[in-house]
Amino acid sequence: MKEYFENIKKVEYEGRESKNPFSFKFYNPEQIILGKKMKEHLPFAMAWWHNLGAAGTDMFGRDTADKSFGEKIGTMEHAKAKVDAGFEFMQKLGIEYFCFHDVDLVPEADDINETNRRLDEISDYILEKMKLTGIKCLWGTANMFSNPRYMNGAGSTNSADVFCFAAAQVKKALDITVKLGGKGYVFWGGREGYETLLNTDIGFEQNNIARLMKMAVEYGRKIGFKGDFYIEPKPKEPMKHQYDFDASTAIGFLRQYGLDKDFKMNIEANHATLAGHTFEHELRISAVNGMLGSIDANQGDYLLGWDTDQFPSDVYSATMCMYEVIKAGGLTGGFNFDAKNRRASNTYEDMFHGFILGMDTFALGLINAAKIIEDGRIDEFVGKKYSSFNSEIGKKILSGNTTLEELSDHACALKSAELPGSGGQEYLEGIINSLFF
Ligand code: XLS
Ligand code: NI
Ligand code: NI
Repeated sequence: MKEYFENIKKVEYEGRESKNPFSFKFYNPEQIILGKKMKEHLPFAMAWWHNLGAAGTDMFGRDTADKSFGEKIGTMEHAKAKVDAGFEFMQKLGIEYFCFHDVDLVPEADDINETNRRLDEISDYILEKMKLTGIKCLWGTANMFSNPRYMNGAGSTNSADVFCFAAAQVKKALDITVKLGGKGYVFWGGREGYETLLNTDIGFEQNNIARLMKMAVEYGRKIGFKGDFYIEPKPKEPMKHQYDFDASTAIGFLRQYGLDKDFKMNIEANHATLAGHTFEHELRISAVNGMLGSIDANQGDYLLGWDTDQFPSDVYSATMCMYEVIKAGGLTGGFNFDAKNRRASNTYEDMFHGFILGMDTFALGLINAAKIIEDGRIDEFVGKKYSSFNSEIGKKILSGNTTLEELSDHACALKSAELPGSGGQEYLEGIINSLFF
């Protein structure tokens, strides 16, 4: 069997003092944190599209990296070489999951019947590799944004024929996801949105997106898909207004159409910040609604207004993420590195460095989040902050066993209210720093 990353051996944990660039400094899969192995807290996944596909093309220039893996791009030989290289890569890093779009796996043909045939062929090939290595599929999805037919949207398109192509892609992507034992199925609404209201019927489009999702659930359950469907919210890019703006919006949409039992959120850090939220905000909103499913682990650049999909390096943010995940009792999904190397990081070695950075960052996040939880001062503060609701009148409010009149009488008897107590933000932020450093 050909080795693609010949000069790189299996990446092991060596500790923070190690100067070996191909070692983990903090990610120690077997280390126990809060009673569980690190690797169980952190089911990492490789995004097929970025790692095996993206080669650096941007709006101003073409590829800088070679992702041909020795074959001609656009052929099935290349598709298979990507499988081989991808599995070698995951094995060398100890990554146990992957995520894919249909057209990441095979080159798309002009005739959808041929694309589907190619998908059957490649998924047989992938399945063999999965059996050999124990590597699993985290989630699958259909790319309903690259092909020109989706220029006016997929579920939200104005063309009934294009809507059928979206349905056909979802059907096939679900078939492949089930065949590969995927835990989840993602809808990221890349072109589900609009540029101007002058040519758009929002109500019509949203009804149709929901119709497509409903049929996906019906079909998925029929063919034995037991996992979660996910919406991956994003506020913009490529569209100016995307319907799944953020977690709150997507959750409202799911409830409106009765899809909330089958769907959860796949939260991407860079999408959260594009929506003007923190990563942890989106996670908390999902969690309090019982819909925290999976994570696209990456980070954006606060100075740039688009989805830069960088490998996560911000330990503070990763800590706040892991704090939310632990508090929510873990993910049903995993941590998919929906991230790509910077255009100038164009070597095979850089591919490994991206994942090593991301995995170490989340390991640090996990270690720090565990410290915050074990320390207990944050929880204690929050508990105390709301403690007035343990009073007689507070309990009545919580039980719903009161009226506006009774509460008004309470207020009038007090004449004026005391201030509700300090928010203590600086004190709390100081605690976090003292635990980190
Ligand atoms: C794009 C999205 C996309 C989804 C899968 O911004 O992050 O990559 O994760 O379609
Ligand atoms: Ni994503
Ligand atoms: Ni994204």
